[in-house]
Amino acid sequence: MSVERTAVRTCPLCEATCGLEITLRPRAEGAGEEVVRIRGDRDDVFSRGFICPKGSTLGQLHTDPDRLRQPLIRDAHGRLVEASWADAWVAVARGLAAVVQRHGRGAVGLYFGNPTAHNLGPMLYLRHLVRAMGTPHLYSASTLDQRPKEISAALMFGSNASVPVPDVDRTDFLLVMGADPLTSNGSLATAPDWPGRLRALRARGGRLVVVDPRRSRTAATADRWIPIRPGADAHLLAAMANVLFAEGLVDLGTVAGHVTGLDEVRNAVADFTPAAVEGVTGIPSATIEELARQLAGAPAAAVYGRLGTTAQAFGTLTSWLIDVLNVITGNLDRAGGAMFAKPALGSPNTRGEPGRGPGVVVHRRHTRVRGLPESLGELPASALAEEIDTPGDGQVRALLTVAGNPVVAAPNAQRLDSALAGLDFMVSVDVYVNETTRHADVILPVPSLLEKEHYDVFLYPLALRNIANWSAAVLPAPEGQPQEWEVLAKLALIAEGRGADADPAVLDEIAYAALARYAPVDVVTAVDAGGRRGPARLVDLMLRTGPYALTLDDLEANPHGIDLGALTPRLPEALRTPSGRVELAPALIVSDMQRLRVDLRAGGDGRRVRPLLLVGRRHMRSNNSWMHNVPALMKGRPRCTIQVHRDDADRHGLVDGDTARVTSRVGEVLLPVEITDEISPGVVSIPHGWGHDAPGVRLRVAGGNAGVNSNLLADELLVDPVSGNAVLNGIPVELSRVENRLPTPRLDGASETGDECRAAI
Ligand SMILES: Nc1nc2c(c(=O)[nH]1)N[C@H]1C(S)=C(S)[C@@H](COP(=O)(O)OP(=O)(O)OC[C@H]3O[C@@H](n4cnc5c(=O)[nH]c(N)nc54)[C@H](O)[C@@H]3O)O[C@H]1N2
Ligand SMILES: Nc1nc2c(c(=O)[nH]1)N[C@H]1C(S)=C(S)[C@@H](COP(=O)(O)OP(=O)(O)OC[C@H]3O[C@@H](n4cnc5c(=O)[nH]c(N)nc54)[C@H](O)[C@@H]3O)O[C@H]1N2
Ligand code: SF4
Ligand SMILES: [Mo]
Repeated sequence: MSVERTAVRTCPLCEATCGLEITLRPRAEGAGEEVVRIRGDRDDVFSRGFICPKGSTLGQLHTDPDRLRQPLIRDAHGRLVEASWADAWVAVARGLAAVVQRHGRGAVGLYFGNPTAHNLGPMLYLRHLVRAMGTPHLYSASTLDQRPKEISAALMFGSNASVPVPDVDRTDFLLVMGADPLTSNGSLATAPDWPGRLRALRARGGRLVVVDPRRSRTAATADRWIPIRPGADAHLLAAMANVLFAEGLVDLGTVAGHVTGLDEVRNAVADFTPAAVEGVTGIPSATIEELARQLAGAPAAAVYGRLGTTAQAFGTLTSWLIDVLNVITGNLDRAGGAMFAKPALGSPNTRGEPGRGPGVVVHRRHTRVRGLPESLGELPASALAEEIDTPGDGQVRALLTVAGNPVVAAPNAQRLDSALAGLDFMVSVDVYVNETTRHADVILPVPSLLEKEHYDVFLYPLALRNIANWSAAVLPAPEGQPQEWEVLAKLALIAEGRGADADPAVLDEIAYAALARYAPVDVVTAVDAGGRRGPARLVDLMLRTGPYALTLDDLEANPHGIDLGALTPRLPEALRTPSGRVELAPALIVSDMQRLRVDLRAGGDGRRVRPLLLVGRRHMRSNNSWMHNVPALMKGRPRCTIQVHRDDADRHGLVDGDTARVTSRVGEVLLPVEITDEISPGVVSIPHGWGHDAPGVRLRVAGGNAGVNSNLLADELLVDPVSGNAVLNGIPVELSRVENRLPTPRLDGASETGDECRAAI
């Protein structure tokens, strides 16, 4: 008789939400079970067995000896040593109280990283932690990523969750800008198996066009790759809109009666003729005209943009213009166009009065040092370092990071690293001692991914189909290890002054009561009868009050997920703008067109000497900064290279495999050169997420393949002014060949030689 069993779980590593089938067996020695294998769940209603190389490593993440299983506290000698949970909580309570007593709550900063959007505890309980901390200093990875798109969606459609997604499965023409879903598995457009979906698009006669300075994996499989000068997407899109107005091709289709601001858009793009933007985009005007006509002429088409269009100088304008084009070609809210998901829970656009709402106000306050704007309750992560290292009222003196590695993720890594070293107190909720958490005074670990329940509260509102899927924990958390939500709940209670002994259940009751207040009595009675606690109870309540009135029992009875169908038109019902219309020309965004005009004048005629522009790239076997400790993912050729076009390499006297010195306003790095025709001349690319050789980091596998931190080059002063989002693509850099074994600065100020750097990669 087989003692193996299988469990299913949604993969929480990226936005694709693949179903995993996990086979377990009892351990040969000791108690408990071990993972035998992980493969794609063929019965998953969304992923149908699709999986990428990362998905099968949940078992290795679980058994990684470097993964923290016990809190760490900094001892009298400055070392991070294992401690009991009780001692860790006391240390947190004391450390926070000391800072708050001396400097007030406003001296505490919070930084939340990407996995907070992929793990249920943070998704549901972080808001309570924020409230309890009562500090204006809230930062997250969102302002290193998608904030421009959230702002444009919020102002156009009334909620930051109302991001239209390309209906890839039914479209005839997909224009992908600054996204590489064949590598990233998709982002702000949740769907497993992008390779299969894009293959199907082309098999049914549809066309795929990719605009990207790099011939990315997605571009390589497309019908057409259109290289673009980094940061010039808004110019291109404005010119396409210009063509549509000029040629009488504007047709709003089914949403015509629900849109306001068309004239303002026409005026805004008037200067941006295809001929005018040729120089700045590097794209021939005939191509721009053709692209505009193809978009308007396709039976159904969608424009989709991702990181290359958000984490760049004109992020908000670009994000907005993408949806302007979707609207004026009649593709918003129609099958095969750009549509709104209708998730089973969690979206502001399924709550309250249908068709109108309070909308969203941004720029309600500004950062202390540089005056960068607030949005969605947060301040730009690019301002974090200066808010810590600039003395004065409101200076950040203590920091709490949750699932974040800002030293690797945020611009000017060197400055942020030094700033963290100077904090009075720092706590990290994390699973590793990495470049960021090495500065913490207390590190609070959370259970492994196999030990947590899961529901994609944040991703299903962005999904290409309406899906609901609940995952039970595959394994129990070890004795004494609190769940992630309990760690956050306890932190919230400590912040409220309830002390190190506070019971997380108290906060859970507060969280539940906050939701139950708005729910019908019979629903609350039914949820209460279930006897659940923690995230499961909150999810049950949210499901029951959601648009499909599902229950957690329903989902538990369907472990492979419930398919709620293809996306359906939702306008005007999905709108939450005060006007009850699609705001095609939000004043805040349109006013930024002046900056685009200035850029057009400066760059349109082709500046004589243009700097090389640095862009990023991703790799299938990386996940931002934190999966390089998984041996299976570290196989293959070195990945942390600088990609250089042959012409630029020749100009700089570089050959393949040389060490290049790359310098920007803020720093310099040395790394190996990879010469390739897959990148436009004038553009170089370095992946982010590397540089694992800082002292104190406890990542044995990653440390042996350290690479360099590309954000040593990213400039914290470069932001998209509307969103405050970091500019991580299109950074001016200089390139030179390293002749000698010259030292290069590292995070700690120690040095290493170029050759060693190469050897390490
Ligand atoms: N130059 C450049 N910089 C970039 C980007 C780029 O393209 N180029 N991309 C940007 C983008 S899109 C993003 S989203 C950010 C990411 O920015 P961050 O989120 O700050 O960085 P990550 O590398 O995702 O680090 C995640 C952290 O969470 C921890 N962790 C993993 N799982 C869990 C868990 O279940 N619970 C907890 N509590 N912790 C966990 C990891 O150990 C790690 O410390 O980086 C941005 N930075
Ligand atoms: N394997 C893997 N998957 C991931 C991640 C990962 O690290 N590894 N990270 C996850 C996260 S946090 C995110 S946010 C998503 C990101 O998902 P994507 O945005 O799909 O991922 P990227 O590979 O960063 O693609 C951005 C593309 O923009 C291009 N680009 C750079 N500058 C410009 C520009 O100015 N204009 C245009 N048009 N293009 C430009 C780059 O060359 C690159 O091909 O991926 C997620 N999935
Ligand atoms: S694409 Fe890979 S990492 Fe993303 S959800 Fe699927 S298996 Fe997980
Ligand atoms: Mo991201």
